[in-house]
Order: sequence, then structure tokens, then C-alpha cells
Amino acid sequence: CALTNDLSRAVEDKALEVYYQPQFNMQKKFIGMEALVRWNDPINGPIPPAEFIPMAEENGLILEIGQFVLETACRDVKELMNRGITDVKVAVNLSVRQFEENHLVEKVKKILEVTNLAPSMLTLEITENIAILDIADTISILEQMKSLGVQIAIDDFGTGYSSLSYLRTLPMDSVKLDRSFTTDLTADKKQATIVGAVIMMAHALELQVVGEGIETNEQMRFLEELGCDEFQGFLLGRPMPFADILELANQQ
Ligand code: G
Ligand code: G
Ligand code: MN
Ligand code: NA
Repeated sequence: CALTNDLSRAVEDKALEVYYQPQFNMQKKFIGMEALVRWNDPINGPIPPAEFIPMAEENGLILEIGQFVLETACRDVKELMNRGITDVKVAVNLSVRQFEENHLVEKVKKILEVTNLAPSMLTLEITENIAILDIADTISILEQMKSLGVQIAIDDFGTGYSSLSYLRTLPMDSVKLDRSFTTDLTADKKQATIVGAVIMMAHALELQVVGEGIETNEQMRFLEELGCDEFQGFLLGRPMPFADILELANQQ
């Protein structure tokens, strides 16, 4: 379709942009950011990733997009470090299709080498969609990533049916609570109990917990009280261009 052609061209022309959403710790310190791709088409205007990412996954363009986002994110966080901001890490979303691709680990390794970035500054976010892949292959790839020194986070945690078994089988460093947990947290007492239990369980497994989709002070307070380690959401900062991230980092 026409949109697919436009996306191909956008990838070719490097017309995609990487925005970053800041993440904060309990002390309200800016300590990380999630890379989120943006496509502003000259004719159709901004097209949300929820629309074009599934399309790109279908036609394979996600491989090039993923490579572009990974490279840009590593380069940008290295730029922060060059400017003396050494404690802001970056998280990049990985699509299942990238896992199916050959040499994913080598590609990540190469990007880290080319950008001269310490692997510990990079987190790869995976989703429960990886359930469709061979579990042994997935574990092997994740183990290799961890050997490089890259961190692994499971994104949108808690909604898929297999969440709990992943905590046991997949090597990882952190869980990002699905946004729906945050949304229902303040209105639903049961939800708060569940989120509290999930956080306790994650901590017992020595995993960091990131709260996502925080839009109100009340949601923030609930997540703090339940022991969440890191915080992300529109209340704290919207996805923004790298120039704005530099400004935010310089403010603190
Ligand atoms: O940026 P926004 O919150 O609108 O993103 C919508 C969806 O697109 C989210 O599920 C997010 O994880 C996904 N997404 C954004 N950027 C990337 C990317 O670079 N790679 C992949 N695979 N998914 C992305
Ligand atoms: O699936 P993933 O967690 O990667 O999705 C990230 C998406 O969530 C991005 O598209 C981002 O714009 C969106 N997002 C980030 N913070 C908030 C928030 O506070 N509220 C809502 N509704 N969406 C958010
Ligand atoms: Mn994510
Ligand atoms: Na998420």
C-alpha cells in the first residue's frame, strides 16, 4: 500500500527520528530514557508508531528501523557521556522480528564498538510477544546479550498469560509494569494489592521495577509507596527530541 512505500522511503531518507522519554529514580534524579521512534511524513504528517510499527513488522522494515534506533540511541547516550553526563542510560525496544534475524547479538556488539559505548549503558526491552519464538533460542540470545554486558528489561509486564514463567526462565534485569497497572492503581484497591505483590516478587528475584504511564501525582505516590524503583510517564516527561534531553540533563 501507499503508506508502506512512504515508510520505505522514510527509512531510506533517514526521515525517522528518535525521541526519548526520561526515567527517574526514587530521588527524582534523571537516570535513564527510553528511545521511541517517530515518523513525521512530509505529506501525511506525524504517523504514530502504534500504526507504523506493526506495518514495519509485517513487511520486514522493522529490521532497518530497529538498527537505526539502536545506533542513534547509542550515539546519543555516548554524546551525553562526552558532555559529562555519565549516569543516564538508554533503553531500546526490540521487536520479535529482530530476534528472528541472524546475527542480532553481533549487530548489537558492533554498534557498541562503533559508538564506543559501555554496554552497561544500554538496556534492551523485550515484550511477551517473544513467546511465539523458540524458548531455547530466545534464552540463548538473551544470555549472549548479558555476556556483552547489556541489560534486559521485559516491557508491558503483567498482561500476557506467560508473564510469571518468564521471570523464571528468561535472564533479565528489570520489569516494566504494564501501563494498565498504573492507570487502575488509584481507583481499584485490588489492583494496588496486585501491583504491590508483583513489585515484591520482582525484588525477591533481584529485578528492578519500572513504573510506566504515570500521568498523575497520585499514581506516582502509589507507585513510590509500593516500592517501585524507577518512574516514567507524561507527568514526569513526554518523549522529546535529543536536544531537549540535553537541556533536561544540564538542569540537574
Ligand atoms: O511512542 P509510543 O508510546 O507512541 O509507541 C507506541 C508503541 O510503539 C509502543 O508499544 C512502543 O514500544 C513501540 N515503539 C516505539 N518505538 C519503537 C522502536 O524503536 N522499536 C520497536 N520495536 N517498537 C517501538
Ligand atoms: O510499549 P511501550 O511501553 O514501549 O510504549 C511506550 C509508549 O507509551 C510510547 O508510545 C509513549 O508515548 C507512551 N507513554 C509514555 N508515557 C505515557 C503516559 O504517561 N501515558 C500514556 N497514555 N502513554 C504513555
Ligand atoms: Mn517500551
Ligand atoms: Na511498556
